[in-house]
Amino acid sequence: MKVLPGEKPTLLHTKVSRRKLLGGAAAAAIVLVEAPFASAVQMAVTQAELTDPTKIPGVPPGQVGTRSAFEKPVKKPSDISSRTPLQDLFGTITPSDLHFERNHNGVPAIDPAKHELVIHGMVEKPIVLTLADLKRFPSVTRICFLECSGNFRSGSEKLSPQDICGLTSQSEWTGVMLSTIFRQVGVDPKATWFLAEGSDAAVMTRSIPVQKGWDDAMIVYAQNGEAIRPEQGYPFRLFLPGYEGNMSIKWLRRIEFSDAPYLTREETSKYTEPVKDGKIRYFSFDIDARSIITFPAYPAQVQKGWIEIRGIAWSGRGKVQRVEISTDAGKSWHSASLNGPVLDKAHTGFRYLWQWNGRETEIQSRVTDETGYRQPTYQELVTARGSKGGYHFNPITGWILKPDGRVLLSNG
Ligand SMILES: Nc1nc2c(c(=O)[nH]1)N[C@H]1C(S)=C(S)[C@@H](COP(=O)(O)O)O[C@H]1N2
Ligand SMILES: [Mo]
Repeated sequence: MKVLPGEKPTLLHTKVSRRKLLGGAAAAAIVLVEAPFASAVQMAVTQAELTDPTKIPGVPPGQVGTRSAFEKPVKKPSDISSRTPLQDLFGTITPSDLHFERNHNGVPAIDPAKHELVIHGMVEKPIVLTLADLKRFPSVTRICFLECSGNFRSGSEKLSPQDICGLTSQSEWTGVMLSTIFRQVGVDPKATWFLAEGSDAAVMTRSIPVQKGWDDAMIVYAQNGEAIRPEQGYPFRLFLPGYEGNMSIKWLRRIEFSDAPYLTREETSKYTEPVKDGKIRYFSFDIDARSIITFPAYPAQVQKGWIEIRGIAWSGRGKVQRVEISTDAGKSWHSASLNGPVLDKAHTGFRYLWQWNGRETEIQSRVTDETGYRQPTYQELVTARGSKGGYHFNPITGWILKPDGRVLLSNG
C-alpha cells in the first residue's frame, strides 16, 4: 500500500487538493482489493484516510477482531512451510495466525469428536483418549518457543529475519503434562523410548526418550488462549520444550512404548547432521542457543543518531543468560538489556541503545545460555560441520548499515 504513516496527518488535517484526494482514494482502493478483512473495516479504512475520524461514527464491534488494514504481516508460504515475520513483531508471543508452519503432507481436517489417541506398548493399561478426556486431566500452561531444526537460510544480502530464521515462533501452550498420562497408563520401567505418530497424510513418526516424557513434555490442546490452530496440530499435539520442532508431533494419534528407538524415516534419512570425518549424527534433540537482531534488519531503513537495536534470543537448553551486541563487526562486545521475565526455553527480547555516526558498519548479536554455551560464528560452524548449512545451524547474524540507511545481511 502506498500510504506512508507520515502522509496520514496531511490527508486528515489540511485541505487536500483534488489530485491528492484521488491518490488517497486509489491507495484506499488497493486496501479493498488486497486485504482479506471484513468489509465494514475496509470501509472504515477508506473513510479514515479521507476524512476526520472524529466526525463519523466508527464501525460497531464484530464477531472476531481484525488486524488494522495498514498492518500486513504475512508468513510468505511455500508448499511445505511458512515463516514468522520476526521483523514485524513486538514482544515475544507470536500471534497465532503468524506462527510458522512446517507440514510434511499438508494440514489435515480433523473432527475432534472422531479423533482418538491410542497409548500402548510397554504399559500396564493401554488406553484410548479423546480431546474431552485430555481436558479432564490437570492442566498446565507454559510459554515456550518452537523451532524447526532446518531454520537457516543464506545466499543474498536481501534476506530479512523472517527469511533467515522465521521457522521459530512462540506461544502460550496449554495442555496436560505427558508425565500425568504416563502415570495413568503405568509405563513399564524398562521402556526407554516411545513412538509418537501423527494422523496427517505424512503419518509422521518420531522416537522420543521416555525421560523427556517424565521431564517437561506436554500434550497441548490450546495456544494463546484458544484451541490450538489446525496448522499447529488441532485437536492436540505433542509438545517437547526446547527440542527440535519435528519431534513435536502434530495431530497426535498414537504413542507406543518400547525399549529401543524405532529408527523411523524422520530420524535416519532425515533430521540427521554431518559432523566431522564424514560421520552422521543421529538424534540431535536440543535446539542450540541463537539470537538475531530484528531491528535494524533488512528491509528496514535507518537514520544516523540514536537507534534501539532490538531482537530475540533463545535456547533449547534453558534460559538466556546474556546477549551481547557488537557495532564493529564483532571486534568489541557490549551487554544488551534483556526484557524480563526471562523464561526457560523461551524467546527472550533484548535491546541495546546505540548512537550511529552514519558511517558504514556491521552490527551483530550473540547469546550465551545458562549452560554457558555461546552462539558460534558462521565460520566456527562451517569448520565444525564441514558444511555451510544444514540442520541445527545457528550462526551469529550480522547486518551491514550503509551510509544511505539501507540495512543488508552480512555474508549474504
Ligand atoms: N504429524 C506431523 N507432525 C509434525 C510435522 C508434520 O508434518 N506432521 N512437522 C514437524 C516439523 S518438521 C516441525 S518444525 C513442527 C512445526 O510445527 P508448526 O507447524 O506448528 O510450526 O511440527 C512437527 N510435527
Ligand atoms: Mo521442522
